[in-house]
Amino acid sequence: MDMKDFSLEGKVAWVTGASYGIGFAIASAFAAAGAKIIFNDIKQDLVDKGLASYKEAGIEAKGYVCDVTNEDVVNATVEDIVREFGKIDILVNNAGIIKRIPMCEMKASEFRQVIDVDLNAPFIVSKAVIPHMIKAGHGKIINICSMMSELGRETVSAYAAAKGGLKMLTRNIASEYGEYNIQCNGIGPGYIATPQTAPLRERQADGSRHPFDQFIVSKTPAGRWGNAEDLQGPAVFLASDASNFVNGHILYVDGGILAYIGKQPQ
Ligand code: NAP
Ligand code: GCO
Repeated sequence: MDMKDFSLEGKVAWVTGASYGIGFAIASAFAAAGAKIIFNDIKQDLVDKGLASYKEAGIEAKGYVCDVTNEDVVNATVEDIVREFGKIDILVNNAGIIKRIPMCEMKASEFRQVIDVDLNAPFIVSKAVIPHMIKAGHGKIINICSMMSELGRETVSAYAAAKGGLKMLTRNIASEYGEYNIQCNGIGPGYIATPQTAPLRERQADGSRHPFDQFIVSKTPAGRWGNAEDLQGPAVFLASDASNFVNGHILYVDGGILAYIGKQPQ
Protein backbone atom coordinates (compact mmCIF):
# COMPACT_ATOMS: atom_id res chain seq x y z
CA MET A 1 0.00 0.00 0.00
CA ASP A 2 1.49 3.32 -1.10
CA MET A 3 0.05 6.36 0.68
CA LYS A 4 0.62 8.27 -2.57
CA ASP A 5 -2.53 6.46 -3.74
CA PHE A 6 -4.49 9.03 -1.70
CA SER A 7 -2.85 11.92 -3.54
CA LEU A 8 -4.69 13.89 -6.25
CA GLU A 9 -1.47 15.47 -7.53
CA GLY A 10 -1.81 16.35 -11.23
CA LYS A 11 -5.52 15.54 -11.34
CA VAL A 12 -8.17 17.88 -12.79
CA ALA A 13 -11.35 17.96 -10.71
CA TRP A 14 -14.69 19.58 -11.59
CA VAL A 15 -17.03 20.00 -8.62
CA THR A 16 -20.37 21.31 -9.83
CA GLY A 17 -22.06 24.15 -7.93
CA ALA A 18 -19.10 24.52 -5.60
CA SER A 19 -19.14 28.28 -4.88
CA TYR A 20 -19.83 27.47 -1.25
CA GLY A 21 -21.28 24.74 0.97
CA ILE A 22 -20.42 21.07 0.60
CA GLY A 23 -19.03 21.52 -2.92
CA PHE A 24 -16.63 24.22 -1.80
CA ALA A 25 -15.39 22.05 1.10
CA ILE A 26 -14.86 19.04 -1.19
CA ALA A 27 -13.07 21.16 -3.82
CA SER A 28 -10.87 22.68 -1.10
CA ALA A 29 -9.87 19.19 0.07
CA PHE A 30 -9.11 18.15 -3.50
CA ALA A 31 -6.87 21.21 -3.86
CA ALA A 32 -5.06 20.32 -0.63
CA ALA A 33 -4.53 16.84 -2.10
CA GLY A 34 -2.94 18.38 -5.21
CA ALA A 35 -5.78 18.65 -7.72
CA LYS A 36 -6.56 21.54 -10.08
CA ILE A 37 -10.04 22.85 -9.21
CA ILE A 38 -12.88 23.71 -11.56
CA PHE A 39 -16.33 24.82 -10.37
CA ASN A 40 -19.42 26.47 -11.83
CA ASP A 41 -22.39 28.53 -10.83
CA ILE A 42 -25.42 29.84 -12.68
CA LYS A 43 -24.42 33.53 -12.81
CA GLN A 44 -21.12 35.39 -13.27
CA ASP A 45 -21.49 37.33 -10.03
CA LEU A 46 -21.87 34.05 -8.12
CA VAL A 47 -18.86 32.58 -9.91
CA ASP A 48 -16.91 35.72 -8.98
CA LYS A 49 -17.96 35.33 -5.34
CA GLY A 50 -16.82 31.72 -5.47
CA LEU A 51 -13.49 32.70 -7.01
CA ALA A 52 -12.97 35.21 -4.20
CA SER A 53 -13.65 32.48 -1.62
CA TYR A 54 -11.17 30.11 -3.27
CA LYS A 55 -8.58 32.88 -3.50
CA GLU A 56 -9.09 33.69 0.19
CA ALA A 57 -8.44 29.99 0.91
CA GLY A 58 -5.26 30.18 -1.17
CA ILE A 59 -6.76 28.01 -3.92
CA GLU A 60 -6.38 28.83 -7.63
CA ALA A 61 -9.70 27.68 -9.08
CA LYS A 62 -11.30 28.10 -12.49
CA GLY A 63 -14.97 29.09 -12.47
CA TYR A 64 -17.48 28.71 -15.28
CA VAL A 65 -20.97 30.15 -15.69
CA CYS A 66 -22.94 26.97 -16.23
CA ASP A 67 -26.45 25.96 -15.29
CA VAL A 68 -26.07 22.19 -14.95
CA THR A 69 -29.64 21.64 -16.18
CA ASN A 70 -28.82 23.21 -19.57
CA GLU A 71 -27.36 20.43 -21.75
CA ASP A 72 -26.00 22.75 -24.45
CA VAL A 73 -24.22 24.89 -21.85
CA VAL A 74 -22.90 21.80 -20.05
CA ASN A 75 -21.56 20.32 -23.30
CA ALA A 76 -19.88 23.63 -24.20
CA THR A 77 -18.41 23.91 -20.70
CA VAL A 78 -16.95 20.39 -20.90
CA GLU A 79 -15.35 21.22 -24.27
CA ASP A 80 -13.90 24.46 -22.79
CA ILE A 81 -12.51 22.58 -19.78
CA VAL A 82 -10.93 19.83 -21.89
CA ARG A 83 -9.49 22.44 -24.27
CA GLU A 84 -7.94 24.41 -21.39
CA PHE A 85 -6.96 21.58 -19.01
CA GLY A 86 -6.62 18.65 -21.42
CA LYS A 87 -8.75 16.32 -19.31
CA ILE A 88 -11.27 15.86 -16.48
CA ASP A 89 -10.05 13.18 -14.06
CA ILE A 90 -12.66 13.71 -11.34
CA LEU A 91 -16.29 14.84 -11.58
CA VAL A 92 -18.35 15.57 -8.47
CA ASN A 93 -22.06 16.07 -9.20
CA ASN A 94 -22.68 18.29 -6.19
CA ALA A 95 -25.02 21.05 -7.46
CA GLY A 96 -28.44 20.56 -5.95
CA ILE A 97 -31.59 22.18 -4.66
CA ILE A 98 -34.39 21.22 -2.31
CA LYS A 99 -37.97 22.42 -2.02
CA ARG A 100 -39.66 21.59 1.28
CA ILE A 101 -43.38 21.50 0.35
CA PRO A 102 -46.05 18.94 1.38
CA MET A 103 -46.44 16.70 -1.69
CA CYS A 104 -50.11 17.41 -2.25
CA GLU A 105 -49.38 21.15 -2.16
CA MET A 106 -46.40 20.93 -4.49
CA LYS A 107 -46.87 22.04 -8.10
CA ALA A 108 -45.75 19.56 -10.75
CA SER A 109 -43.44 22.29 -12.07
CA GLU A 110 -41.78 22.53 -8.63
CA PHE A 111 -41.35 18.74 -8.48
CA ARG A 112 -39.84 18.75 -11.97
CA GLN A 113 -37.45 21.59 -11.07
CA VAL A 114 -35.95 19.57 -8.20
CA ILE A 115 -35.69 16.43 -10.35
CA ASP A 116 -34.07 18.54 -13.09
CA VAL A 117 -31.25 19.84 -10.90
CA ASP A 118 -30.75 16.88 -8.57
CA LEU A 119 -31.14 13.97 -11.02
CA ASN A 120 -31.33 15.06 -14.66
CA ALA A 121 -28.29 17.33 -14.31
CA PRO A 122 -25.96 14.60 -12.93
CA PHE A 123 -27.03 12.52 -15.96
CA ILE A 124 -26.35 15.42 -18.37
CA VAL A 125 -22.96 16.29 -16.87
CA SER A 126 -21.81 12.67 -16.51
CA LYS A 127 -22.89 11.90 -20.11
CA ALA A 128 -20.78 14.83 -21.34
CA VAL A 129 -17.71 13.94 -19.26
CA ILE A 130 -17.59 10.12 -19.56
CA PRO A 131 -16.39 10.01 -23.23
CA HIS A 132 -13.34 12.05 -22.19
CA MET A 133 -12.70 9.72 -19.24
CA ILE A 134 -12.96 6.70 -21.56
CA LYS A 135 -10.41 8.32 -23.90
CA ALA A 136 -8.09 8.99 -20.94
CA GLY A 137 -8.43 5.41 -19.72
CA HIS A 138 -9.64 6.38 -16.25
CA GLY A 139 -12.10 8.55 -14.34
CA LYS A 140 -13.77 9.16 -11.01
CA ILE A 141 -17.38 10.26 -10.71
CA ILE A 142 -18.80 11.08 -7.27
CA ASN A 143 -22.51 11.82 -6.97
CA ILE A 144 -23.63 13.68 -3.86
CA CYS A 145 -26.58 11.63 -2.76
CA SER A 146 -28.34 11.97 0.58
CA MET A 147 -29.89 10.15 3.48
CA MET A 148 -32.99 10.77 1.39
CA SER A 149 -31.54 8.27 -1.06
CA GLU A 150 -32.69 5.78 1.61
CA LEU A 151 -35.34 7.49 3.74
CA GLY A 152 -38.34 9.75 3.23
CA ARG A 153 -39.77 12.44 5.39
CA GLU A 154 -42.57 14.98 5.20
CA THR A 155 -42.23 17.76 2.58
CA VAL A 156 -39.23 16.41 0.65
CA SER A 157 -40.94 14.11 -1.90
CA ALA A 158 -39.19 15.59 -4.96
CA TYR A 159 -35.80 15.67 -3.26
CA ALA A 160 -36.08 12.08 -2.00
CA ALA A 161 -37.24 10.88 -5.43
CA ALA A 162 -34.29 12.65 -7.05
CA LYS A 163 -31.70 11.43 -4.55
CA GLY A 164 -33.09 7.89 -4.66
CA GLY A 165 -32.75 8.02 -8.42
CA LEU A 166 -29.25 9.45 -8.11
CA LYS A 167 -28.27 6.42 -6.00
CA MET A 168 -29.39 4.13 -8.81
CA LEU A 169 -27.85 6.32 -11.53
CA THR A 170 -24.59 5.99 -9.57
CA ARG A 171 -24.87 2.21 -9.58
CA ASN A 172 -25.77 2.17 -13.27
CA ILE A 173 -22.84 4.33 -14.33
CA ALA A 174 -20.61 2.04 -12.26
CA SER A 175 -22.10 -0.98 -14.05
CA GLU A 176 -21.99 0.45 -17.58
CA TYR A 177 -18.54 2.12 -17.49
CA GLY A 178 -16.54 0.15 -14.93
CA GLU A 179 -14.82 -1.70 -17.77
CA TYR A 180 -13.24 1.61 -18.87
CA ASN A 181 -11.58 2.05 -15.46
CA ILE A 182 -14.19 4.61 -14.46
CA GLN A 183 -15.34 4.37 -10.87
CA CYS A 184 -18.68 5.98 -10.01
CA ASN A 185 -19.62 6.19 -6.35
CA GLY A 186 -21.87 8.29 -4.16
CA ILE A 187 -21.43 10.18 -0.94
CA GLY A 188 -24.55 10.29 1.22
CA PRO A 189 -24.11 13.15 3.70
CA GLY A 190 -26.22 13.14 6.83
CA TYR A 191 -27.55 16.46 8.08
CA ILE A 192 -24.83 19.00 7.31
CA ALA A 193 -24.79 22.63 8.49
CA THR A 194 -24.85 24.55 5.19
CA PRO A 195 -27.12 27.23 3.66
CA GLN A 196 -29.36 24.42 2.36
CA THR A 197 -30.25 23.30 5.89
CA ALA A 198 -30.14 26.72 7.56
CA PRO A 199 -33.98 26.87 7.75
CA LEU A 200 -33.92 23.65 9.81
CA ARG A 201 -31.55 25.16 12.37
CA GLU A 202 -33.00 28.64 12.78
CA ARG A 203 -33.41 29.84 16.36
CA GLN A 204 -37.07 30.17 17.38
CA ALA A 205 -38.66 33.51 18.41
CA ASP A 206 -38.09 32.62 22.05
CA GLY A 207 -34.41 31.90 21.36
CA SER A 208 -34.83 28.14 21.64
CA ARG A 209 -33.36 25.72 19.12
CA HIS A 210 -35.46 24.70 16.10
CA PRO A 211 -37.41 21.51 16.93
CA PHE A 212 -35.92 19.83 13.83
CA ASP A 213 -32.44 20.78 15.02
CA GLN A 214 -33.10 19.04 18.34
CA PHE A 215 -34.65 16.06 16.53
CA ILE A 216 -31.65 15.52 14.27
CA VAL A 217 -29.15 15.81 17.09
CA SER A 218 -31.14 13.21 19.08
CA LYS A 219 -31.32 10.91 16.04
CA THR A 220 -27.60 11.12 15.31
CA PRO A 221 -25.33 8.85 17.42
CA ALA A 222 -22.55 11.44 16.97
CA GLY A 223 -24.89 13.85 18.76
CA ARG A 224 -24.27 16.74 16.37
CA TRP A 225 -24.94 18.11 12.87
CA GLY A 226 -22.25 17.33 10.35
CA ASN A 227 -19.93 19.98 8.95
CA ALA A 228 -18.99 20.17 5.28
CA GLU A 229 -15.44 19.40 6.41
CA ASP A 230 -16.63 15.97 7.63
CA LEU A 231 -17.07 15.03 3.97
CA GLN A 232 -13.57 15.99 2.86
CA GLY A 233 -11.70 12.79 3.73
CA PRO A 234 -14.33 10.46 2.23
CA ALA A 235 -14.41 12.59 -0.94
CA VAL A 236 -10.61 12.53 -1.34
CA PHE A 237 -10.66 8.76 -0.84
CA LEU A 238 -13.32 8.23 -3.54
CA ALA A 239 -11.51 10.63 -5.89
CA SER A 240 -8.12 8.93 -5.43
CA ASP A 241 -6.43 5.78 -6.67
CA ALA A 242 -6.93 4.35 -3.18
CA SER A 243 -10.54 3.55 -4.20
CA ASN A 244 -9.88 2.06 -7.65
CA PHE A 245 -11.74 -1.15 -6.76
CA VAL A 246 -14.64 0.69 -5.09
CA ASN A 247 -17.46 1.09 -7.62
CA GLY A 248 -21.19 1.66 -7.32
CA HIS A 249 -20.93 2.29 -3.58
CA ILE A 250 -22.83 4.95 -1.66
CA LEU A 251 -20.64 6.02 1.25
CA TYR A 252 -22.89 7.47 3.96
CA VAL A 253 -21.16 10.14 6.02
CA ASP A 254 -23.91 10.73 8.55
CA GLY A 255 -22.59 10.32 12.09
CA GLY A 256 -24.44 6.99 12.28
CA ILE A 257 -27.97 8.34 11.83
CA LEU A 258 -28.96 5.68 9.26
CA ALA A 259 -27.83 2.92 11.65
CA TYR A 260 -29.77 4.22 14.65
CA ILE A 261 -33.43 3.59 15.56
CA GLY A 262 -33.36 6.56 17.93
CA LYS A 263 -33.27 7.11 21.69
CA GLN A 264 -36.22 5.87 23.78
CA PRO A 265 -38.27 8.92 24.84
CA GLN A 266 -37.48 9.71 28.52
P1 NAP B 1 -26.22 24.64 -0.99
O1 NAP B 1 -25.50 25.28 0.12
O2 NAP B 1 -27.64 25.00 -1.29
O3 NAP B 1 -25.34 24.76 -2.33
C1 NAP B 1 -25.86 24.21 -3.51
C2 NAP B 1 -24.95 24.64 -4.62
O4 NAP B 1 -25.49 24.14 -5.86
C3 NAP B 1 -24.88 26.15 -4.75
O5 NAP B 1 -23.57 26.56 -5.09
C4 NAP B 1 -25.83 26.42 -5.91
O6 NAP B 1 -25.52 27.58 -6.62
C5 NAP B 1 -25.56 25.23 -6.78
N1 NAP B 1 -26.63 25.04 -7.77
C6 NAP B 1 -27.94 24.89 -7.55
N2 NAP B 1 -28.58 24.75 -8.72
C7 NAP B 1 -27.65 24.84 -9.71
C8 NAP B 1 -27.69 24.76 -11.13
N3 NAP B 1 -28.83 24.60 -11.80
N4 NAP B 1 -26.53 24.88 -11.82
C9 NAP B 1 -25.36 25.08 -11.15
N5 NAP B 1 -25.25 25.16 -9.80
C10 NAP B 1 -26.40 25.03 -9.11
O7 NAP B 1 -26.25 23.05 -0.76
P2 NAP B 1 -25.26 22.11 0.06
O8 NAP B 1 -25.82 21.86 1.41
O9 NAP B 1 -23.86 22.59 -0.11
O10 NAP B 1 -25.50 20.77 -0.78
C11 NAP B 1 -24.66 20.43 -1.86
C12 NAP B 1 -25.13 19.06 -2.31
O11 NAP B 1 -25.17 18.18 -1.18
C13 NAP B 1 -26.54 19.06 -2.88
O12 NAP B 1 -26.63 18.12 -3.93
C14 NAP B 1 -27.40 18.59 -1.70
O13 NAP B 1 -28.60 17.97 -2.13
C15 NAP B 1 -26.47 17.60 -1.08
N6 NAP B 1 -26.72 17.29 0.33
C16 NAP B 1 -26.75 18.28 1.27
C17 NAP B 1 -26.94 17.91 2.61
C18 NAP B 1 -26.99 18.92 3.72
O14 NAP B 1 -27.41 18.53 4.84
N7 NAP B 1 -26.59 20.15 3.51
C19 NAP B 1 -27.07 16.57 2.96
C20 NAP B 1 -27.07 15.60 1.94
C21 NAP B 1 -26.87 15.99 0.63
P3 NAP B 1 -26.45 28.90 -6.41
O15 NAP B 1 -25.89 29.60 -5.26
O16 NAP B 1 -26.31 29.66 -7.70
O17 NAP B 1 -27.87 28.43 -6.20
C1 GCO C 1 -34.22 17.92 4.85
C2 GCO C 1 -32.74 18.13 4.66
C3 GCO C 1 -32.09 16.87 4.17
C4 GCO C 1 -30.62 17.10 4.02
C5 GCO C 1 -29.92 15.91 3.48
C6 GCO C 1 -29.95 14.75 4.40
O1 GCO C 1 -34.99 18.86 4.60
O2 GCO C 1 -34.58 16.81 5.27
O3 GCO C 1 -32.50 19.19 3.75
O4 GCO C 1 -32.67 16.45 2.99
O5 GCO C 1 -30.37 18.13 3.13
O6 GCO C 1 -30.31 15.60 2.20
O7 GCO C 1 -29.07 13.76 3.89
